Amino acid sequence: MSQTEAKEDKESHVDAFSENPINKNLTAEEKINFYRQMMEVRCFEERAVHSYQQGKIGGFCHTYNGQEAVAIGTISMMQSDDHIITAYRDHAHGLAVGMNMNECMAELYGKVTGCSKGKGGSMHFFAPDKNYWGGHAIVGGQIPLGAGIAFALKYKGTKGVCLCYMGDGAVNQGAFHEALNLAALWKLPVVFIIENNRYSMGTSEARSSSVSPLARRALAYDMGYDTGIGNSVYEVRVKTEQAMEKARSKNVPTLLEFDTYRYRGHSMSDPDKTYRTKDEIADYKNNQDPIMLFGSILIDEGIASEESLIDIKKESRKKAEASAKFADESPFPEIEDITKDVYWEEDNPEHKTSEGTMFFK
Ligand SMILES: Cc1ncc(C[n+]2csc(CCOP(=O)(O)OP(=O)(O)O)c2C)c(N)n1
Ligand SMILES: [Mg+2]
Repeated sequence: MSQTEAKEDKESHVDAFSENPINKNLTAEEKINFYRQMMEVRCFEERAVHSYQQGKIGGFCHTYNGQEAVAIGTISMMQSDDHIITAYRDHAHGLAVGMNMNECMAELYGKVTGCSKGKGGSMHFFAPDKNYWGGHAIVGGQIPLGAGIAFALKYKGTKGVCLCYMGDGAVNQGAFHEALNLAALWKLPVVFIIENNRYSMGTSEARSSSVSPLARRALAYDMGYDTGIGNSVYEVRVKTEQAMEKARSKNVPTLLEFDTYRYRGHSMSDPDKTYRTKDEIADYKNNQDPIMLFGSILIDEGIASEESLIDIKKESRKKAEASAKFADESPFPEIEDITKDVYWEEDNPEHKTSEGTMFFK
């Protein structure tokens, strides 16, 4: 499908959202920047896959291809006091908050120049200076943490909101229900965002969840919810803004669900052959790809051309390639570093306030 055909396909619901002031007031530069960010995420992930296949990256590695509009759209609504936390499919969120590709790729390579000094890997990107609190491997583990961040924001009297992301599989974890209950009860400024890519590993949503849309589960906690199409940057931004505004002005939490899709297997070790068809993947890629659709909108709005978008792709690939070179040439951490940065109190004994047993002693 060409950019033009893709545009016609989406016109019906895109228009309402592009006319919303949240999007209408954007400058051409800002819009092009969303496109660039999505393309950079795509190219970063593709380079990571290549590096993995070369044996440069080990362990778990979950890519975000197909889901780009969710991270880029939601994070574009963040202000300086807002914070974010997510699960292990965390590369895009890191790049979207402004982490650079080098520190991200180096983290995948396990190098000391990585954002977590090479000791976190793919699932543990962190950037506290950008209010990005990871990167969590336990399914649903980040949801109570997100509620906790929101509690802290309210307690400290800031106007900040926490964006707390999860997959469609995470909504069946007990932690999800406990966190939503307290967020509603204590009126916490948090927006829970379900990135519904239809599968949790090899299990489809239909085989694992009793309620559809998943966001309706918010009703059990007297919490508001909304759903949106996750491959439309404009729609994602509008829905996110509405939820963040409620959190900011009234401390009202919301459960948001965006329909999206992942192109690659769950992780690098998923052969991706048994639980979905090639046609299903091809259909999404060819007809609903978020980058392709946004590109066609930019062309339609007269602020980009097919050629300028191709240039952005080339530049993004180059940047991803350079990050792989940087990661490759960076050193591994020293063996004695393994006990550092594990517990903050270990590295800062002068501030230690509690007595407990440290694993590495
Ligand atoms: C508590 C727990 N149970 C099981 C796993 C293994 N596991 C890792 S990812 C995953 C699927 C989660 O799917 P979803 O929440 O939809 O997120 P997605 O991978 O699609 O982004 C499972 C079962 C885990 N990491 N933690
Ligand atoms: Mg999923």
